[in-house]
Amino acid sequence: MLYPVSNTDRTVLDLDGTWKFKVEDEQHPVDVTQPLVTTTFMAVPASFNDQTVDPAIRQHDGFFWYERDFSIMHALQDQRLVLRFGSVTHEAWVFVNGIEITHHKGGFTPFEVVLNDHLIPGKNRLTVKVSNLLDHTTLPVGNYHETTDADGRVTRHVDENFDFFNYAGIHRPVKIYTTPRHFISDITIVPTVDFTTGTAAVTVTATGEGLDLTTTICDAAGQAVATVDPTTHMATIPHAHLWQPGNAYLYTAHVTGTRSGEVIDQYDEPFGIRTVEVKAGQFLINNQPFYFKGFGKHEDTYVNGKGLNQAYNVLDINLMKQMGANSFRTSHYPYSDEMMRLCDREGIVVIDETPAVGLMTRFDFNMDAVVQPDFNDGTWTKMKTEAAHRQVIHEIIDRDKNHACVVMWSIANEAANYSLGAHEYFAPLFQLARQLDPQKRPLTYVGEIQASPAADKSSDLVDVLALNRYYGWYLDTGDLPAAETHLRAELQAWQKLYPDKPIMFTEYGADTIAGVHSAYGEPFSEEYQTDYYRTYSKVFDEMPSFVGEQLWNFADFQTKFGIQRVQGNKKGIFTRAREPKQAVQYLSERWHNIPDFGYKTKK
Ligand code: GCB
Repeated sequence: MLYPVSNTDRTVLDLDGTWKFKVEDEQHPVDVTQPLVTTTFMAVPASFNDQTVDPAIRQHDGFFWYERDFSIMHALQDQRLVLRFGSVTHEAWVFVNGIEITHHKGGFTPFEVVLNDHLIPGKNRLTVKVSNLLDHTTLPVGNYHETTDADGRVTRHVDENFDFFNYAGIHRPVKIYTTPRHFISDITIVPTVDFTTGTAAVTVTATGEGLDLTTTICDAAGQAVATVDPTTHMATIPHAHLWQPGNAYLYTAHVTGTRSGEVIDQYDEPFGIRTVEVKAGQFLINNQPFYFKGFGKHEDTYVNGKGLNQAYNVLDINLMKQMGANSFRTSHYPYSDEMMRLCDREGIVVIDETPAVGLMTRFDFNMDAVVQPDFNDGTWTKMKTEAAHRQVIHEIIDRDKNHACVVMWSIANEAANYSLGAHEYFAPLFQLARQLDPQKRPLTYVGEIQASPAADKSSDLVDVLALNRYYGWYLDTGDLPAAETHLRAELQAWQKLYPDKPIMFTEYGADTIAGVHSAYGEPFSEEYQTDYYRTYSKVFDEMPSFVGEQLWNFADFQTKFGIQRVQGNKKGIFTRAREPKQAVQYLSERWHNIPDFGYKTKK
């Protein structure tokens, strides 16, 4: 899927701003044929939740309406006009002038619809009905129930089966972009490199309706450096300038669509030349063993909630670079197009995760139960998420396939991989992702602590073992020596089980209240967080096939209410306002001393 751009053949109209907003009263349904009657407004893009001071709106589970008017200038009316939503969380029904024109389910991926046949002269009315409901068929997974009172009034309730607040709304930009009637519809780029000669072979496959397509590759200065052969779709670039972590270099595939020799459409797709491979216990980027240093994150900021916040995105990447970090995971859902494009430009390495979080029916730390070979908690019969999972794997790969920053796909976070049925559920999804990704990136899922080497039933599917562990926090609370022993034992067991699979941590952390200090290193203090990270670092450094550390979490973030959460999850090494806690200093020193490449060489 191409990102909307302006050039001499296309333009982009921006529909962001302040829209009319209304919470649906299901007893008095909205008449979509009439303008929305409301006195409430909401900024778009943003979550609606923290823009209101009315708790009933903030906490409402159900349906919401957004509306605004727009007009298309005469000069554009003969163009193909496409309405595109960067994301609407979690389900959207889109109406123009009271008529439904598209529907999309899945809160973290874009969708679009051609508008031309739905427009009337002059002012048009764009209405979006949004649902924030989640259940056992959706990703993320929610526990849904509803009650009906004596008057027939239905109250819906979603209990998040995951640890972040269920922010909702029109989260990412709304645009109308134009293309000519004959247009370039997609571009797929696959770079390969001959590291002995430094020559890159780049396959660029462009598709377009009714057009003759040609592609030129331009370097970062805009100079043409190669032409794509129309038969093989291949371009050869001698002395290719590689995209490297921390040192991004972007080429552009300049695609031109002509009819009878006349240029009709053009599109510039930026891309990096880099390779990714898992081999003999190493994660190779550009044929060099890479070491991940960084974070699990969230899209989560004050007021905007999960809505796009470009200033925070820029700041977050600057903070990462200042610390010597090189990577993050888009925990627990695909992030905005804008963030992915920024990471391409900044040389930040990304593990791109689907919104498959909450695929478990129980949560405890009964490690003895789960190691039974026939352990079955019923997750894989109770959850009906397969269709949503397949859909989002299609969508995330379709959207992000060309991004140099994306080096691995994470198919799920903390599913019940220890329960019978896990392998049967995941095997076809891994197969699908392997088949769809033109760059054949490595795949993983992120495993929870109960999915130990003895209990995990599907780890054979992953290329990299990505582990979330909380020894010293949820287990061995406050006891770092015990945590160290358990951590070491588990990592040794994984290495023994899979001598050739790289292992990395995708979560480890301790809730820390900024400003709380303790001479005894008590849990929740800044000292404990630092000591916790020191303990983990020591064990990581002993393990030959350990290829990276992504801690939990970059910053404090909002969650649902719960007795373990005081205004959210406090495992950030930055506060929600991005003020550093003490651990930042320790981790910065450590990460500046760890090179991006060659830190671990397999013995
Ligand atoms: C996890 C989850 C993450 C939570 C974290 C925690 O394992 O993947 O979503 O926020 O633990 O802090 O408990």
